[in-house]
Amino acid sequence: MKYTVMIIAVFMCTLKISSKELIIDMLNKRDDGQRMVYSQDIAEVELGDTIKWLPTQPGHNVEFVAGPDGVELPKKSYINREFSMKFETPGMYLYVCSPHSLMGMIGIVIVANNTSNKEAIANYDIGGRANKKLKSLLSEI
Ligand SMILES: [Cu+2]
Repeated sequence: MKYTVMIIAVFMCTLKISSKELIIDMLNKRDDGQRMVYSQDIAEVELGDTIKWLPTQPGHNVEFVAGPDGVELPKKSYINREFSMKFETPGMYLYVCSPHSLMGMIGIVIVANNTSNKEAIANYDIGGRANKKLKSLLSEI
């Protein structure tokens, strides 16, 4: 009994310590020369991790358009505002910048190394240049 309590306590501490926060910048121009992009196209996080998007350069937001089955996606964020999301369901998530989605300002989040809904993400029609970029990103996964 004593041991069980101790093990649970240690486990809970580990969980708390191990959940991380990842920062993604919203950018007009990235170091690699790409315009209207997030600082990283694909983000891999663990269950319980949070991603914080920063309005590092003006004119952008975060709008989730697809995710694992049954997950309620958040409302799109305001332009030029910081946005945070905690990921508690494994799978792949697709988000776009509302004003620049057609230009390919999109991002993918993979939670807990789970790509079981990759097909559904691949079939999402963003439009414009973004579909081509989505294909190319998915080919790296
Ligand atoms: Cu944008």
